[in-house]
Amino acid sequence: MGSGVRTTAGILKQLVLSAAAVAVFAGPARAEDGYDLWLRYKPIESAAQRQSRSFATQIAGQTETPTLRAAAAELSRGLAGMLGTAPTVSGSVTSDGAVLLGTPTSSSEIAALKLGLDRVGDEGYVLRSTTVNGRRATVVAARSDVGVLYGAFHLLRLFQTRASLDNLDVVESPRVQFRILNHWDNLDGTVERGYSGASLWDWHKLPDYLDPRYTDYARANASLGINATVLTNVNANATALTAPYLDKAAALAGVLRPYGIRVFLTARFSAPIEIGGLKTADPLDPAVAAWWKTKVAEIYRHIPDFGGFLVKANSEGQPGPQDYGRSHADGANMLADALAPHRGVVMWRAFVYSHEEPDDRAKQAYSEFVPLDGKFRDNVLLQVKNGAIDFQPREPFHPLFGAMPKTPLMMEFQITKEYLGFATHLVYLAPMYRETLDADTWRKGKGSTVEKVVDGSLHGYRRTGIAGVANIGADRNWSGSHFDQANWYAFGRLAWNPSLSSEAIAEEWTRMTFSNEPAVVEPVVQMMLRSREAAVDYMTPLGLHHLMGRGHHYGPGPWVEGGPRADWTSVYYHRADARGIGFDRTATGSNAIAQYAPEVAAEFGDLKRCPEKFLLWFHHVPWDYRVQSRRTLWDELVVTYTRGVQSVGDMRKTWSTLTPYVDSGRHAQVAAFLTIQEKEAQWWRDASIAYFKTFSKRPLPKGFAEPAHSLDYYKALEFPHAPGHH
Ligand code: GCV
Repeated sequence: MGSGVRTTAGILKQLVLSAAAVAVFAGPARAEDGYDLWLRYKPIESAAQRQSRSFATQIAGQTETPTLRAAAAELSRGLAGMLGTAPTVSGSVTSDGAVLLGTPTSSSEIAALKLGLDRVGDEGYVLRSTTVNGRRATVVAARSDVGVLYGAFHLLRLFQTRASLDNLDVVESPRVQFRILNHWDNLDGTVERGYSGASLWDWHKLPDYLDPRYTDYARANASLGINATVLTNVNANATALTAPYLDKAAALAGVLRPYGIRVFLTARFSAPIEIGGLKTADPLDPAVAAWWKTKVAEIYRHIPDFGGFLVKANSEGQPGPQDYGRSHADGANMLADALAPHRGVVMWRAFVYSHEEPDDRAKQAYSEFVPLDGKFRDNVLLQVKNGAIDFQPREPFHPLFGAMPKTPLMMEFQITKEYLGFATHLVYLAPMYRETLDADTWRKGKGSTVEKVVDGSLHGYRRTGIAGVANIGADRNWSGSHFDQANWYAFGRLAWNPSLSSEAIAEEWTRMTFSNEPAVVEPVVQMMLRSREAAVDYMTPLGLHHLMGRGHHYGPGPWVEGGPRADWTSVYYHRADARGIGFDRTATGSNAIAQYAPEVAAEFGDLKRCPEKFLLWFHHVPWDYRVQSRRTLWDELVVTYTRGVQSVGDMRKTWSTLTPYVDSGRHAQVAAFLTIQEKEAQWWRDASIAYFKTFSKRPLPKGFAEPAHSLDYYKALEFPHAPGHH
C-alpha cells in the first residue's frame, strides 16, 4: 500500500521552522526521568506558539468508543501541554482552529467530506486542512477508530517536531500488517536479555491490579503504530496457558485493546504433557491436536481478539515436533489449525540450529526450512532473524529472505541490545535495521530487497510482519537508558513504514525526546547515526562475530572455547590461526554462500568483491592480506578497533557540550553511560588485540597503544551477576 501524498519526513524537511523563529530555551529545564518517552508535550517555544495559537482550540467529533476516546484524550493532553490551554471538546465543529476527528460512521461531518478513505485501509488515516461548517479545521479521519488514533498521534508528532500545520494533506497507511513486540519476559518477573529492570508485567498482581504503566505502554506503542505484542518469553513456560494466567493476560489485553494492540502468547510445544496430562506432544497425534483446539478455544473465551502463538521449537533445548520425528511444518500446521477458526495466526521461528548437526550453524535454518516452502498453512508466518547467526552487531542478511516465495517470512529484529553493549552503550539501531532491509536478495533480479520480502510485495505474501525483541522493562525510563528509547521508537516507525531513513527517524525522535533546538538536533542526530558503526568497530570489526563473553554475553570473550557446544564458542566463529582469521564460508569452506542467489554468492564469495564489512564473515584471510586501505589485515584490525574507541570518545565530548540544552537528570545519566561505554570500548579493543596478537604474532602499527593489561588479565575477568541472563 502506498504510504501517502506527503510523508512526515517530507513535511519536516519543507516546513521545519527556521532557526530564527524558534526562541532559544532559557537555560536547562528541570530534571526529567525519561518516563514520558517521546510523548513529553512540553510547552512550545513562543514564536511557534504564536503561529499555532489559533490552532487546536477545539476538539470536535463524537468520541463514544474507547479508541476514539483515547484519541481525543491524547490530543487534548498533548495540545494542552504544548499550548498551555486545554482545547474545548464538542460534538461538531463550531469554531476556527478545530481538530475534527473520527470515522464516517462516528461523524457526519467527516462522512460529508468524502475524503476517499477506502485507500487508507483498516489502519490508515488522512490528515487534512479544510473548512467544516464554514470554520477552519484540521481533520483526522480514518475508516477505523484505530486509524483515527494513529492519525491523532501523527498530528501531535507534527506539532512536537515543529512542522507546519498549514495545508495538511497527509495520507498514511502501514505497509506491514503485524507490527509486533516480542517480550522475552518470564512469569517470575525476570526478562531474558533484558537490561531495563524487571518485567513490566506484574503477573503476581494481575488480573486485579492494572498498573497505570500498562496504559502508558499502550500509548507509546500506538504512537508508533505497533499493533501487537507477545507477552511471554519464547523460551516458554506452559503455565502461561493455564486458566489463572489466561485471566491475567486477558486483563492486560483489556488495557491494550483500545490502543489497537492485540495480545499474543508463546506456546510451549510440550504443554499438552506439562499442563494437559497427555503422554505425548506429537503434533500428528489426534489427542494432541484436540488438546490444542480446546486450549485455543479457552484462550479465545478469555481474549476474544487474541492474536495467536509465537513458537520457538527445537531450538536451544526447546521442545518441538522433531522430538517426535515430525517436521516444523507438522508442528506449525497443527497449531495453525487450532487457531484458524478464530482467525489467529502462528508465528513460527526459524531460529533453529543443532549442535548435533556438523554443518555451519549459519546454514542450518535455510537447510531446514527451504524444503518446507509451500507446506505451511495459510495462517502461519515464519519469523526470521535479520541474520543467520544471532543478532550480532553486524550480520549479512539471512539467506532465507527471498528464498521462500510461498511462505510469508516476517522479520525479527532485536531491540534489546544483547550483543551491542546492553543498556549503557549508546547504539542507535535504525542503521542496522536499514542495512538488512536495504540488502538485495537478487531473488527476482536486481532490487529484490529484504524490505520487499518483508512488506510482502516481492512474493505477494498475504500476511506480513515485523517483530522486535522488546527492550522495555520496569525501569523508570522504560528502556534502561534514554537513548535506548530511540531503538523502540525506530523499530516502531520502521515497522509501519520500512522505507523511512535512519536520519529522519533520529531527527523526529530527538526533537520529541530532547529538543527542537538546532544546537541539539544536529549533534545528537550525528552521534546516533555514527554510533552503530562505532560499536561494530570496537566489538566485531570487518565481519567478525560472536566474540562475546560466555553465557551472559557481557564484554569481550574471543578466547571462549570448549563447553557443551562448539557453536556457542567464539573460536568456532573467528577461526584465528597462525595464517589468518575468519570463517571460510565460500566453496572451499562451509559453502554458506551457496544459500544466496548466484549474484549475491558471487559477490560475497569473491575475496576481492566481498564488502569489507563482511570480509571475515565469509573468508579466512591471511594476516598480511592488503585490504582496501592498503594496510595489512592485522594493521586494519588494530586501526578499526582503535577508531571505535575514539568514536565513543567523540560522542562523549559532543554530549558534554549539550549541558545547556538538556535537563540535568537526563544529561547526567547519558554522560555517565558514555563514560562507561568508552571504558568498555577500550576493554573490547584491548582484550581483542591482546588475544588475536597471540595468533598474528605481529607488532601493532606505529603509534597504536598496546593493550593496557595482559591477555590473562582479561581472560580472568568474571561477571556471574551480569544482567539479562536467565
Ligand atoms: C530467547 C539468543 C539469546 C537467547 C534467546 C535466543 C532466541 O541465543 O542468547 O537468550 O533465547 O537467542 O532468540 O531464541
